[in-house]
Amino acid sequence: VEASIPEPQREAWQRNQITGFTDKDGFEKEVVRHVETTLARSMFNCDEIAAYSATSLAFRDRLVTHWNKTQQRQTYRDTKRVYYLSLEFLMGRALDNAMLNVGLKDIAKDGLSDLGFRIEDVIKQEHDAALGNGGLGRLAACFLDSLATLNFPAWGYGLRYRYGIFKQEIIDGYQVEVPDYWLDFNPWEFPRHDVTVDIQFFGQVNKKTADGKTVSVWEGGEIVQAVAYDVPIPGYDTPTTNNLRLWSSKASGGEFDFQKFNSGDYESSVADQQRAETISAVLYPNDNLERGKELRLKQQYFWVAASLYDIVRRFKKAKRPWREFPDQVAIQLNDTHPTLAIVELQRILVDIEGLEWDVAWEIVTSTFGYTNHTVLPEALEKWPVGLVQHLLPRHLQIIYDINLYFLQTVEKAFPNDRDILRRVSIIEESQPKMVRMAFLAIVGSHKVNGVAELHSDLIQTTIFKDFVAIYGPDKFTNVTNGITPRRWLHQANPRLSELIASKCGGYEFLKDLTLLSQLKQHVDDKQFRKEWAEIKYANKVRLAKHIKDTTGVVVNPAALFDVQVKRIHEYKRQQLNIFGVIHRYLTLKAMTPEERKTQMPRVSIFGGKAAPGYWMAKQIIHLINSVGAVVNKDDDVGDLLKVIFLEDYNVSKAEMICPASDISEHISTAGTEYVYLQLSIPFISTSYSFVENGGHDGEAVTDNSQRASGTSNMKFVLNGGLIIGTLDGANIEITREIGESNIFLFGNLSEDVEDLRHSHTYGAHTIDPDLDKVFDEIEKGTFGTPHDFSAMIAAVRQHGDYYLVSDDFHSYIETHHLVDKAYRNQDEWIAKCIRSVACMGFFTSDRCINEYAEEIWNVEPLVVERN
Ligand code: Z16
Repeated sequence: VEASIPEPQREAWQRNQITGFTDKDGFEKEVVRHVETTLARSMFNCDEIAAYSATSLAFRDRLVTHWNKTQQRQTYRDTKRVYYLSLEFLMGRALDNAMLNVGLKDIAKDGLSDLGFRIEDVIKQEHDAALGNGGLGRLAACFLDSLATLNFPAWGYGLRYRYGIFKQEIIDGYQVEVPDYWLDFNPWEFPRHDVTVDIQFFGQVNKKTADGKTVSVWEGGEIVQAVAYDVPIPGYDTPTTNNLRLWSSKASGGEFDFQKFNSGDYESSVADQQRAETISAVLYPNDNLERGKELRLKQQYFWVAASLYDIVRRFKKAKRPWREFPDQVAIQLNDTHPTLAIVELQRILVDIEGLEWDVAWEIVTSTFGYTNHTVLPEALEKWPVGLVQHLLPRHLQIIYDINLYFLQTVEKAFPNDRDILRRVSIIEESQPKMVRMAFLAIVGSHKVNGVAELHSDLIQTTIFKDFVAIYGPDKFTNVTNGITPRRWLHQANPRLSELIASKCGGYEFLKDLTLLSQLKQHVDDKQFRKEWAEIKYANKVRLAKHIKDTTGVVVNPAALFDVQVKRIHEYKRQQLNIFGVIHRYLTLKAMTPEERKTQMPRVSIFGGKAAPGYWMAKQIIHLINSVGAVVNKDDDVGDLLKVIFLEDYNVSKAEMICPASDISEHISTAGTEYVYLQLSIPFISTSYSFVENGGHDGEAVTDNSQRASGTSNMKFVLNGGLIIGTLDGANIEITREIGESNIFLFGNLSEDVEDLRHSHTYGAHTIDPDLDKVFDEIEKGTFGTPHDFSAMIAAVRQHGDYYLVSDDFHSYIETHHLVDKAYRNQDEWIAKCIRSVACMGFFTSDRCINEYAEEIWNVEPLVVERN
């Protein structure tokens, strides 16, 4: 059915075009209209939630007009689009971001004030959209912001989980998980009940012959319906408003159900309904861990199949020949989670569109790019062959065919190497056999990238080494992660953003972050430093208030704020931090009151969620809280030490915490190879002694720790905080950019990691004497029942100290002394902060997106005339 309005009637539409408010009066009118009509309330019962809702709806209306135009423009120009497939989008709040990106926050502030509200209070009413675990999900969100800001025609595709990451409550010092009912009221999503895709599961494959051609037909099984929900993604200072499409599952409502219903089997048809809705019900709460659950695989296929159907439908509208598909479509796979998209596209092209295998495969591989985010073995996805066969029988056949053709080419290139076939096979010959998703992703993509220089070097020389030999080095590349300065500076730290703007020729730096380098000229400006310090102090006062309100503990904003916020993981070593805090406490207790007066006051702030099934991570949370309970009420130490665990760390809390830190901790066990350190960062060797030839090329990787990038380090430095860290992930590139004198590096280097672990297992394992004292104190019961923490201690004393807590302890404590000392010289400290911020231009996600666009996607921005 043609839904387009005929020419003669279009004039009426144009005459009535919606323009949206541009000034305070217009804004107020819209808010009042939404309160009174959309919400059916009035000035007599308009609370902050109603004010939030109406304000959001007013901004949403504005976004929608730009959004529609952007989509029309992209359709009309029909240029190549980017599709970013991610199982996680950790968006946080949308209203503040919309106001700033549209450039009307000041108007909204004044308007809300006229109507009786403070804008900060209104913004705070919004529930975070928390459809992600940590770094990977937040990276996807930053990328969407950059794609829109840079005017790229791009769509995000994800799942509309009914429950995002759980809400964390701390009860008696323990983490308790509470479901996240985030969809109660969400003005930012548009249900598209007309955009649906039927997704098939189970069934069997039959061969059919028609016109002398044999095709595979996937039949039977069950159908679940995918319904699209669209979220507008506004760019900063541009009319471009892209689309994030999230799929929700529901029962297909086809004849099958209807029959059941008619035959009186009402209960079972309701049960079918519920089973279908389960697919998009909940985000798996694991960061850097894959547990191989069937429902997870169902989620992956459901989302991937719906997205591809949508992409293919859009391509087919223009009636181009299939070979032009890769000129119109670039699909980026965020980790291996969407790898089935490769198989699904091959299935569509061969089984449904009737293309020859080789022609189809050429199209497929030219379309996809794959980003690897970890080499952690427990995070690398593998699915049992039997499970894939049961759920997706045709896909398993295609996977086997892909593998066969791939191995044939390998055999040709390496005729005398039988072992390589076993090593690179997409099917692992284990019991049970497994599909190695990372290998499938590599074989089905034209580019593979890592997320930090070191990480990309590492994957090419270790886990994917054979593939570099097979395809050559050009297939592999690096795109170091970045963050959006709009949210992580301008929105989170408006005063600092304003001060920077006053020295960098206005707010252009938000679109070209390298302009921050102009700050260097002002480092010696006394007044500038003073204002900088005042802003940091104000941000700390704001955090101190939050701490008081949520924990009851009063902290001194003049103390050194030391922050570690991220998912709780043994490899991220929150245990090293809390043991260090206990050491500090014991040291303070042993001092005379006179000696104590010379000490630098500290507030140790922790935050982060543990995966519900990660017992050790939960123990770490418990120890932090138990230490806080003792230390915070000890008058001997008073302001000199406070230990805080902030409940329910999330994106909106990060926006408050990052601007308030003096030092933050990025202290994962160094997980790098000596060889690469030497090659790519020679400057480090001036301050670190290397053991000659200590690396075991190609072996150490499965034992490494952080290994990827880390992105919160960038957020803290961009907000004028210094960092303490190991030579791991993006810390290395941050060091290169800001200089060794502006970062506190400590700990063993990775070339020693293997040997150290070996010595723990086979030699006499002596524990650092200071750490031993910390353990003794815990075992004395100072922080509650010692038994609660015995596993954490045993991990170091008895079980080989896999994360090298003892090996790095001394260096860690010493480095914290250097931090204390440096902080005493406030003037020099502030100078270090300013110098660091001036060098952070590289870490904008705009740079990432431009690199992806150029090196992987081959797409161009669609520049728009403003109106
Ligand atoms: C995740 O958050 C990351 C990797 C991964 O395989 C799975 C999840 Cl859920 C993180 C990395 O740990 C981190 O280093 C990196 O900065 C981030 O992904 C974004 O690339």
